[in-house]
Amino acid sequence: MLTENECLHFETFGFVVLHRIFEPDELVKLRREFDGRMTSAYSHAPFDGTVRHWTPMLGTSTPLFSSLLEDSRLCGVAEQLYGSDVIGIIADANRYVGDTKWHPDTGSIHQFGVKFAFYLEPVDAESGALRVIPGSHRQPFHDQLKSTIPSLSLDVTDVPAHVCASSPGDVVAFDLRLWHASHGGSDDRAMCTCVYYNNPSTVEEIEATRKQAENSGNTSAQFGRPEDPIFDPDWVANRVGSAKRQQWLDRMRELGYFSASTEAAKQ
Ligand SMILES: O=C(O)CCC(=O)C(=O)O
Repeated sequence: MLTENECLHFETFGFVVLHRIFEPDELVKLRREFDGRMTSAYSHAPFDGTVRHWTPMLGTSTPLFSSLLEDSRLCGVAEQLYGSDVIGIIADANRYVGDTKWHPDTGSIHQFGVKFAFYLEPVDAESGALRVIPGSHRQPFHDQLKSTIPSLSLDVTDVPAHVCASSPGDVVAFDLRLWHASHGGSDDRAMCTCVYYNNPSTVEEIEATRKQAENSGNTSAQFGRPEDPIFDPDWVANRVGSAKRQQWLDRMRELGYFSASTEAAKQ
């Protein structure tokens, strides 16, 4: 759980770095699952360091990754920040290539939540650590950046930011509305995330989350695997009977996830 100070840090600046969340033996397993799943997901187009690879990690072939969304080390923190009805959405894995430009992870200030990001190698200012603009999850700063950053044609490092250096085992938790980027990463940066959404309650929040659900139908296609589901059928079937997961699945379904129109967005 976060201390009161850490909660305040997250609320004020939009992020907090948590140290040594994963044990060394877990890191070995995470690496093994990461490598295995990436290889099988991209057997048609093996990684060559030119294009980012991405895959969801909720299937039976990656049991440790699949357990992370319900792991109290992450889920407990998400609930602390956004309430006990926070929705666990996805665990995923990335092989990043080079710099990542400045962006938030949501299209609307009304759609928010927390992303837990962790890297399988040490990262710092010159090797692809996450950079964040503290306070950019809040208005009016968030929208000011939306209008200025694209028009300023800045390099990633020209923007004043905090660098979240981390070692394997550390986790960076950040609000999905926070502007973030990275610089200097190798051409094969192993980065993993677990994402939780605030359970929307206002009209604007519900509408923005429905839009997010609709857009999610397209994600696998954007990463070159149009046939792959984002949500592993085994995870959705919830054969293990997790009450928490079932609550998430029911709410996601109400919000338009797993629907025919979301599926159709893949076309
Ligand atoms: O690690 C990076 O390069 C960027 C990560 C990122 O943008 C994200 O997780 O949304």
